[in-house]
Amino acid sequence: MSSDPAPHLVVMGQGYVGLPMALRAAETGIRVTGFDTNEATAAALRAGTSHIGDVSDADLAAGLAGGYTATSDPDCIADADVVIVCVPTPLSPDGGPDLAAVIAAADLIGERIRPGTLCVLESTTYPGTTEEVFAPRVAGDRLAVGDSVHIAFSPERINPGQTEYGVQNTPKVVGGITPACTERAAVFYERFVDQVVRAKGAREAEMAKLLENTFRHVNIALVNEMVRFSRELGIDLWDAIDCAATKPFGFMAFRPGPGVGGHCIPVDPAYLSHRVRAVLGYSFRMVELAEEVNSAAPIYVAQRVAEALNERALAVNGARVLLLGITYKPDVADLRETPAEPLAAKLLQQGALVGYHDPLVAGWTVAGRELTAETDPYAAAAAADLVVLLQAHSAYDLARLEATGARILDTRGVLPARGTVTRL
Ligand code: SAJ
Repeated sequence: MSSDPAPHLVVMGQGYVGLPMALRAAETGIRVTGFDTNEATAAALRAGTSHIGDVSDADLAAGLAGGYTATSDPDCIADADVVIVCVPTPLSPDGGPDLAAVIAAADLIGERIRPGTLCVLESTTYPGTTEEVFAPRVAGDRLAVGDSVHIAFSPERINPGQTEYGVQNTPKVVGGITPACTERAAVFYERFVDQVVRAKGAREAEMAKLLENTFRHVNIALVNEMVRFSRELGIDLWDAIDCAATKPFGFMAFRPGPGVGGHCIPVDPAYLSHRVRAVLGYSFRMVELAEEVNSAAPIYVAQRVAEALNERALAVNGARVLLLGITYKPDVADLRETPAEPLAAKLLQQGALVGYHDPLVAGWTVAGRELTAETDPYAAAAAADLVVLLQAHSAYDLARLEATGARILDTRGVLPARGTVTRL
């Protein structure tokens, strides 16, 4: 742990990554300024109102009492000893990372940074970004990287909606442009993170993050493809996965679903495949195939809906189809890349009367149409021609749902496959 006097930390971007990071650092006595380009966000934070589900107003109040503040004035950077950048890197239309926010942050830093500052990029991006895009803008021609400025990459590992792992107890990978950059960044994080892992360099740290999420993406695609032919072969893949999961080593269970949502898993691997193709001119086939399989999953669900209705001589056209749980994962109020959207769009296109229930989503528009938000999922299930369970929010009483006697297509394998319930 460092014995230096507490530095002034500026965290750029006060979203689901930056805000928890800022508050954790403030807990250890570091003076922290949360910078956000959105003044309304900064003002709300100063007033003690959190816009992040995993951060309570009480957490924020403790931070405000302990040396945290928020601002939209970038001049706070001029007084910073350390700057951590946690801004979004969505996909651009060409499938590569949209680095506009990273570049904007780097430029704000470059215009204000003092010699001797440490700058760390945490936004997920392709290997090479820190060295080729971020560092030149931060250091300019005034500062020498590894000497008058230290620059590193450290992947964010925030997992929305789960409380077991937070900033303090999730191991932190750090890789610098130079060894001195790595060491300085590692020593800094050791002030408020229990375990810091020194990577060989920034590129290895960038790659570690993409490996973590590409691993998930590919393995989810594996079971999403297997579940289709297993059913045609008369094999219960759900049971086979449960059996395989008993292996105490060398296996990690992934389960089929309606598709892969969120801002990490379907997005991060695309950075890598885009970079390989852009620089090397060939494709990263595993990722492109996984993307193909996972993006087709919602359409496969639509096919299964048609089959289930057809078994009762019902057409999709005019059928009352209820979607249960439309966020991208259980108990997380986030619709980004949710597979529920392409599924609903397909069913609407086929003339289905699509309704939904989700305890976390009050209103939902798909293909320009405001869908009916049911208030009682059990009554709505009983009245539907078919229910599609997409996300098993903990608010759902699954036994009660089964007891409605509704015809249910369970895409998560959480209901017993019996009676009126069939699994993907
Ligand atoms: N999914 C499946 N089958 C699975 C697992 C997930 O269909 O077996 C689907 C989910 O329904 C969801 C999507 O994939 O739509 C992504 O699920 P996720 O569990 O990976 O959740 P995320 O997107 O919140 O991923 C985050 C990631 N955290 C960071 O990037 C910092 C990921 O690295 C974590 O491993 C993951 O949380 C986690 O462990 O929950």
